[in-house]
Amino acid sequence: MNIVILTGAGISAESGLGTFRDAGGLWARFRIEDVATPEAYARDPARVHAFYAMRRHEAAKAGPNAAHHAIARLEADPRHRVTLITQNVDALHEAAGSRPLHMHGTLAGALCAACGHRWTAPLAMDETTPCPACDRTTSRPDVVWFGEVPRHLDEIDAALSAADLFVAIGTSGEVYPAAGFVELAAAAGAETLELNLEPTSSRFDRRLTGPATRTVPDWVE
Ligand code: BV8
Repeated sequence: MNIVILTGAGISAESGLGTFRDAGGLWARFRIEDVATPEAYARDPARVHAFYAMRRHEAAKAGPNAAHHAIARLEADPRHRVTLITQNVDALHEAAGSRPLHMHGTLAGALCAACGHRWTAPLAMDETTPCPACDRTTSRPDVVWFGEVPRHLDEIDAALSAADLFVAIGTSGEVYPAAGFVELAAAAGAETLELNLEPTSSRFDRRLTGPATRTVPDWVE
């Protein structure tokens, strides 16, 4: 069976990483316009770097939970062809043994805004960190900000059009194009399933409600 899985911040919540739109979430404490757009970086790179340095430090302390491990077990099952897409920029899927498509980039990555060079972000990267290739102080986190083009879209489109089952785990379904994947999968004839703390919409054929560390292992087993 061809299974496409889309994960969001909710799958990492029980690993101690904040979500965006839950009470007390990141967007309750920071404005997207101040920390997660190219304009914010151009206007105040120090503020953007401080936001991502905080998240790198938090991510460095977090470990994969039962939901990440259950997905890795499913990927190892030869009866299924699993495509794992994550909106998350943490490395918890990798820590559980998965190789996800990071459509919004990764906290671990650094990108030079001037020459395009990519390298592993030092934990303390900030606006004074020089690019190892061109030596200019134009380092930025290698993530996809609002208004920037998400990654791996061709591979994602191909997987969605061949999907037998589409599963969205721990995502509010508010950010596009990821939020539209359920419709693309349904149009291709896939069954759609949502695993979330609470139902986000009626766009799914089925849903399992509860914390991901319970619902994902239950579903995988
Ligand atoms: C694009 C960066 C064009 C890294 C993120 C005006 C101008 C420009 C663009 C737009 C515009 N208007 C609309 C757009 C499009 C825009 C968009 O969708 N805006 C929204 C706000 C309306 N999208 C873009 O700009 C995208 N680019 O459109 O380019 C294009 C497109 C296609 C082809 C060519 C060109 C770029 C979007 C990427 C933005 N970057 N992150 C970072 O800082 O992390 S998005 C950000 O939100 C994170 O990546 C996050 O993953 C993502 C989605 O959030 P969720 O993961 O769903 O998290 P959330 O907190 O919302 O929800 C958590 C869920 O978990 C909840 O449902 C909760 O119930 C559940 N949960 C909680 N605990 C648990 C749980 N579930 C289970 N168990 C638990 N324990």
